[in-house]
Amino acid sequence: MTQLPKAKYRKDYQQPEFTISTVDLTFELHPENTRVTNVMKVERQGNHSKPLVLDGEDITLNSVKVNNEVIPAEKWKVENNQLVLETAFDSFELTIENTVNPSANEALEGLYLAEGTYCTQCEAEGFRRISYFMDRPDVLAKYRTTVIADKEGYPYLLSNGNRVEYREIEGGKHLAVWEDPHPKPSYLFALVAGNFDLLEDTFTTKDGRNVELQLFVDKGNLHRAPHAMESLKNAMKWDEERFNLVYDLDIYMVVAVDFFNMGAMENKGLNVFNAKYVLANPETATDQDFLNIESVIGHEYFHNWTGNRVTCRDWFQLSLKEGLTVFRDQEFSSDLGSRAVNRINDVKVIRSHQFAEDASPMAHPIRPDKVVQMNNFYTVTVYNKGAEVIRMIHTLLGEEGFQKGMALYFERFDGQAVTCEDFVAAMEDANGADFGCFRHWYSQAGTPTVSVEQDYDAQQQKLTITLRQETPATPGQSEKAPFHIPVKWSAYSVKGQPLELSDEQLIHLKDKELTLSFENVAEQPVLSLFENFSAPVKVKRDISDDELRVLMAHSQDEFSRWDAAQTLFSRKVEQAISSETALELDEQTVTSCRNLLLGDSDPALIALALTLPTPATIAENFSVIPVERINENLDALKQQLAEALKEDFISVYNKCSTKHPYELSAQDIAARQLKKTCLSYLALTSNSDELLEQEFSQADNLTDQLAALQAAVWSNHSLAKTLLEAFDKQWRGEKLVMDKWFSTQALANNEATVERLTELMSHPDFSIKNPNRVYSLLAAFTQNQAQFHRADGKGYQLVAEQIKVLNDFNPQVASRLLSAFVSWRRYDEKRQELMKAELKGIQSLPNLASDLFEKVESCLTE
Ligand code: B3K
Ligand code: ZN
Repeated sequence: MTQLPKAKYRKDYQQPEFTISTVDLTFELHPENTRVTNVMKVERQGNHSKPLVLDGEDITLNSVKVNNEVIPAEKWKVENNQLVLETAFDSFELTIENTVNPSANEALEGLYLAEGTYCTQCEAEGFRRISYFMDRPDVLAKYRTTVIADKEGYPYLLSNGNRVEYREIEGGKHLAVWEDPHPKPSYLFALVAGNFDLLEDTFTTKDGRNVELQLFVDKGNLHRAPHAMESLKNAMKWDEERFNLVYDLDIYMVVAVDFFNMGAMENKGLNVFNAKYVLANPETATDQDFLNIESVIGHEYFHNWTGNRVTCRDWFQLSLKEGLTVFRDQEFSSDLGSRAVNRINDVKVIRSHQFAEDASPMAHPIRPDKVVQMNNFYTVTVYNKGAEVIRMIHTLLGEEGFQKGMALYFERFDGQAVTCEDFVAAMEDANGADFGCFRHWYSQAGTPTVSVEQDYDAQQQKLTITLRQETPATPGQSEKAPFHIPVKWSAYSVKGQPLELSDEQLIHLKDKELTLSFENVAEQPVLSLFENFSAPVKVKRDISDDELRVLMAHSQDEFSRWDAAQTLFSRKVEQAISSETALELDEQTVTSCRNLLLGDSDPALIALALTLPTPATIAENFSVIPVERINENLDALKQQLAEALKEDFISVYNKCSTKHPYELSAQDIAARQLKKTCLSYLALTSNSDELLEQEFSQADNLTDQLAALQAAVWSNHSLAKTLLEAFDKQWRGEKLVMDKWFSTQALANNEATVERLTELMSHPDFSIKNPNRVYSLLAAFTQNQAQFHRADGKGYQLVAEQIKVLNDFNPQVASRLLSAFVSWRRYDEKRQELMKAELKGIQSLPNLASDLFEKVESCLTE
């Protein structure tokens, strides 16, 4: 009998009975039979009568020794992935010897061998797949690691910390010993062995220490490594300047690998990266790739303080390090690039993904209370909403107060494993602040809706604003207490002049309802509310189209200008749906869009404002998602805008076509982005063949080339097929470039997409075993609202079938795909039936992984 996976609860946390202070590991690497010897210094912390319990999964235990004496097998037992050892000692040396099979490890968790590289992934609970250990983040030990392997196949042997010994040994092997002076939890352990090209550099810290920087990439990829190296140096400098945080080892290594379940991993001194977030040159990476690399390199580097030096007490506290580190990487990108563009892109993630998660059966607070499979909680809620919560703290305290809080946090907790509450308390204490009901952001799931009523009495010259908050029930939480919601605001005249109604730029909504009155208000003002998205909420208000256009043109907050345009677009679509009439674009909106397009705002912001909201964002405003109606009306809106503004799009397109060779400057990136937006509209108008063809074939960079391809494919242009074939011919074999070719087709809105996807799964560059391919083809497809939710259920079938295949060897990737099904109750009855049938099919799998079990169970619970 296999046991059903069991949930763990945050409230059940208990301090460990033992601690492990040092770990001395030896790896004799072998593809199928790697021997791991693990010598630990163990000390009792708690009750004398308790046995030592170590976690271990999918490993073969060969021997157990205490103080160098073999313990006979009848003195210990292995049960439910735990080794239980009764011992009378309070302090002893424990030696575990076990073997693992890295080649058979296709889950890419623990130690695995893929395409000639040995590599580890231990967060959250992967270390137990390497050796028996107290695999929990509050056991901090000093590690010493010896790696032994064939010299020829694996010239580089890497682990955390500093290399303290190296030598060749008999049988063509060599050996390296690494020592990490900083105590760390097992999830930060890393080992890599392989053959790479190496890019080296140095960084001098502000206290004058030299840090060696090493970037390891697949052979032949050195020319694609410099951008990641530059980004790393920028990140190190930025963290010193803005957060006063200095790197703490003499060496920082980053290894890029092709097989990786997620983006990257912040292992102490030895980051492992998905190659997608390292490798870039203009021909094979887009501007967005360059920016993503900067942000992920930054993110992992920033973890060295927020995550590694101060880590999580238990995994329920994940947002302690992730929310905070996402906030830090967002600030890094904003300080280096355009703050407004970054903010808008971050908000788009919240609105198209996090709101949906928060309304689904998998909704959880940023600090979850209940977890079956921890890997299921590396979510947009924990990460991105977590970052929004940190951002609100920053808004409440200001930069100076926030930095005071950070300083106190490190003063109190450096070298420890702590909780979200510890963080909040440090922020409070450093500022004499009271975060009483602000804490609900940590404990309650669900997206609050704030309704706004605005009442103006012209005679009395009096303005009254009433704000009301309401948060829907989520699993396990039927009643919600009010959140502390910071509302950043300003006011304008109908002509767009700023009005001074109050000195307070922030309204604090702390109760269910708040009414504010303002005297001597000479005219009915246009209110700009939730500027810069000051809280992760939905807003319900009666604002007229005219008022939206005032904000779109005049708000001093760039985010609000963008937001007003988006609201206007969503509203057109929603009105057409609710009135069951054909969408018709009015003259004023066309004029506002033209003014925006031809105006002198940052071209990147113009591009963002004229990019229509995603179907997922619009879906958030419906209780039953009208799939066809949303997509038809969005298409109609785009088509009408394209025709109405055709000449303007052509002139802006020409203006943006830089005549000089590719440069990765902010200015050129913005110009390319606006050009791309224009092209996506122009592809919908007649006689666009030449333009698309030219843009595609004459591009000297992937950004422009892909823009032309996507414009053609996503508009179902007659050139689509030709350009797709040309792209395949040019790039076949370049896996990261081909990923974009896969996604482009997965996102095409036409009835051939599902069948095409089936064909593409046999393309020589596709492999179900490589997560990047699965994400680029199948996960991308789940974002294609119209086709994934095809009325005949073929889209569901296709994805469910692959989830079942992945269940057997990579449940983490399978579970990511399954997320596409969790909102199944939000669709019409027929679609609900179809999705439910797929969920049931998955539920009945004989070896259902805990990752899938948890999601399927929460979906199907009445
Ligand atoms: N901490 C890792 C994520 C680990 C995911 C484990 N399933 C990367 C990051 O957030 O920086
Ligand atoms: Zn992170």
